[in-house]
Amino acid sequence: MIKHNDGIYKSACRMCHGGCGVNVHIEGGKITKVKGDPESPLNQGKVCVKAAASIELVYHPDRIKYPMKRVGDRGERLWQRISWDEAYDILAEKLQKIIDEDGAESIAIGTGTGRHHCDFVPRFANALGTPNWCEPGHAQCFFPRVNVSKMTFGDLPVCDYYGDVKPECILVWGHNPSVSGPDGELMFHSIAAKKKGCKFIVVDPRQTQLARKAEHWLQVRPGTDDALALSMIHVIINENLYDEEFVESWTYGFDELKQHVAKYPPEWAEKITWVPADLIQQAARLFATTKPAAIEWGCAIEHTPNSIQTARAIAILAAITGNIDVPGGWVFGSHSLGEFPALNEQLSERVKSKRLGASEFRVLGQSNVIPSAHIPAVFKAMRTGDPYLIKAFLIFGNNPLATYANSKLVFESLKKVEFLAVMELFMTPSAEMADLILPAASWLEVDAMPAFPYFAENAVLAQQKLEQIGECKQDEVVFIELAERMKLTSGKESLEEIFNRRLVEGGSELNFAELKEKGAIHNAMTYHKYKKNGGFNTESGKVELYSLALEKLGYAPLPYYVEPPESPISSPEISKEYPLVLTSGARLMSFFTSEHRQIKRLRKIHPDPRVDINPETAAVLGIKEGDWIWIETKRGKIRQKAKLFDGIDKRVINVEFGWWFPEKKDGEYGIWESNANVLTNSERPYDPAMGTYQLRALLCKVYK
Ligand SMILES: Nc1nc2c(c(=O)[nH]1)N[C@H]1C(S)=C(S)[C@@H](COP(=O)(O)OP(=O)(O)OC[C@H]3O[C@@H](n4cnc5c(=O)[nH]c(N)nc54)[C@H](O)[C@@H]3O)O[C@H]1N2
Ligand SMILES: Nc1nc2c(c(=O)[nH]1)N[C@H]1C(S)=C(S)[C@@H](COP(=O)(O)OP(=O)(O)OC[C@H]3O[C@@H](n4cnc5c(=O)[nH]c(N)nc54)[C@H](O)[C@@H]3O)O[C@H]1N2
Ligand code: SF4
Ligand SMILES: [Mo]
Repeated sequence: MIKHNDGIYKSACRMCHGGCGVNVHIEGGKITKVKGDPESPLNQGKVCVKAAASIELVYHPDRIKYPMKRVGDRGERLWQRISWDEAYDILAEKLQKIIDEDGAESIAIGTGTGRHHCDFVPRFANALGTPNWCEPGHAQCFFPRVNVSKMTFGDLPVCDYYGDVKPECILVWGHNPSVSGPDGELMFHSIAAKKKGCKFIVVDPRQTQLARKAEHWLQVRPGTDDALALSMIHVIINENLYDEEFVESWTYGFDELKQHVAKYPPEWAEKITWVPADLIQQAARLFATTKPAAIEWGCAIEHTPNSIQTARAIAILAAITGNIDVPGGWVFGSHSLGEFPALNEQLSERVKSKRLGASEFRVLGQSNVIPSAHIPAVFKAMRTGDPYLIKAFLIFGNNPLATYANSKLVFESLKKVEFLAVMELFMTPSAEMADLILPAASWLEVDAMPAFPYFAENAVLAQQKLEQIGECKQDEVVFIELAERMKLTSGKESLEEIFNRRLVEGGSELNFAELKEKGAIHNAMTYHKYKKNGGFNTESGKVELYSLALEKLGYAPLPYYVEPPESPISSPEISKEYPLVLTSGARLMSFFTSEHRQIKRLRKIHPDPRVDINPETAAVLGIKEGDWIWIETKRGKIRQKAKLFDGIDKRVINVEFGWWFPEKKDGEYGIWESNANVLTNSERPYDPAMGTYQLRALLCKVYK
């Protein structure tokens, strides 16, 4: 590639899910600064601590720079540098043999969350002919919300921070936007809203910074959000605080809902959720009577096996209060791009029927906006060959041992698979198990066109390739080149062709090259679109309080509560040995998922994994601030450092997730020491529609 001239280039930071507009400075042929772009509609010049740390990531001495093949035994870490040509030969030969002998479904493809190449992974799987692609966030992150929204409203609503009217009340549920930023929206808008006097209601077992400043903080018992939301619906309907006109004209199934929630008064929910009934009442009243209001929901509601119905109950709160698609409310995005060419049509019905877990989890595997395989079913197929053997696993941007539930079972599965290829920025404990390693480009080394908030596409940004490290490639390019090498019938179109077509179809006058110059497109918000479009894009044309889509798939049309499968109530016998409720994963400002532990300036901010524990609980157990303590569940035990925190209930602890130690180069990078997923559960029960497993609301014990 031709080196960029010195200068300042616009791009979108991708150190997390977000896409803060940035100005990248190049001096002497090197990237020297990553600064917030004041012209960006999403962040208006602000960035977080991770943006500047990108430079350390790009030029990190531990980056994987060349393709490598394994020469010793698996896990022995004997690698030999090879050319891309040889890497493609190995891949093409191996994959073609499997396709010819077993069928393409015996190849599984894995990826991670929210990176530039995310959409291209299922696209490549479709081109290759396998229905089995998966991602640790698909059944337990964002897609339960997206699918629920599609079934309930016909589209995904997001907070309206952009119009002239701003939200007056935001209900923040299982989400900590001021640290984690997106899925739905970038962090800076929610912080600005708070400063401008917007009222906040926060539902969280931990007292986050936002919770401290909120009008109401509902300290829910982990995993019981469904009960809480149902009782809030009860209050709003019972006290006639709902928007009669909207409900009458634009919703389907209100009478059924009313009858259904009659059995969920706040006094019932108090016993389950540990939130006092009068607080539930006050929060429901505030939300229903402050207009316009919106919801910021997060992945914490999707880490238990009732993800779909929990998201449904929360979504209904915004619907019955008439906050859908109104200025300053919960609005549908501008959808500024044409459809992504996902190549779903490449899979025959016969092949689709082989998607692992799809016949049981029909929202995940069939009706999903991006249908995917069920993770535990994929790993089981690797280990046991039931219902057929997964012979190859190709991973593009995931460290499975760190982020899938039940790491030991994941380890057993990876050991069994005949061929493992990993495309990565750095060697990870999972990558060390591979047969073939491909060097991945980081976000400053790729051309990409992300749109935010994801799915709503109010703003479209351009990333530009500004550096070339070793022989690193961006994942999308590898998919295209491999499709060409394997002579696949699809998946060979160039990135620029795809970007330009999506821009034209989205109504933009710019092409990708021009977008790079400009930085971003941002379309004005529009409201009440359902009135012009003759209704909502659902079967009934209305907001479905009673879901015809779920009913048709064989699932409950009205939201309900289920007790977490491992809890003091559902499993008192386990609770005797493991008396504390465990939740995991609350995001940290300085890291993204399991990434960035090797970036010194970020690691300095947060050197060790920490577990939140109430000071009274700690005192009883003889634990002091900063002690390394054991946390143990039925699956295994890990160590994290105690952080005494009175913003967490005496009966609950919170462990950090994603921990491994890149500096521990011998052994397995400490993957078994502090990794939350040694504790979590990938076994039944799962969410009946989505297949979600349990990353939170489990039982544990802690000791010194
Ligand atoms: N800096 C940074 N940003 C990130 C990420 C990162 O790792 N670092 N990860 C990205 C990813 S993959 C995602 S999905 C998003 C996630 O971002 P969020 O959706 O904000 O998710 P978390 O921070 O994991 O959890 C949010 C809050 O839920 C609370 N919580 C825990 N258990 C429960 C429960 O049972 N019920 C309720 N109501 N609350 C609970 C936690 O205490 C926490 O404060 O962030 C993305 N952004
Ligand atoms: N216990 C517990 N477990 C959780 C969660 C939790 O809250 N608690 N959260 C869950 C959620 S919401 C999610 S979304 C998942 C997150 O899971 P993932 O998104 O899969 O995150 P990682 O496993 O950290 O994998 C990312 C890997 O990709 C590499 N990488 C980064 N950029 C690129 C790139 O452009 N190309 C390639 N090829 N590689 C790249 C990084 O070096 C890193 O090793 O974790 C889930 N696991
Ligand atoms: S919030 Fe995310 S996108 Fe924005 S600057 Fe921080 S890491 Fe980059
Ligand atoms: Mo996620």
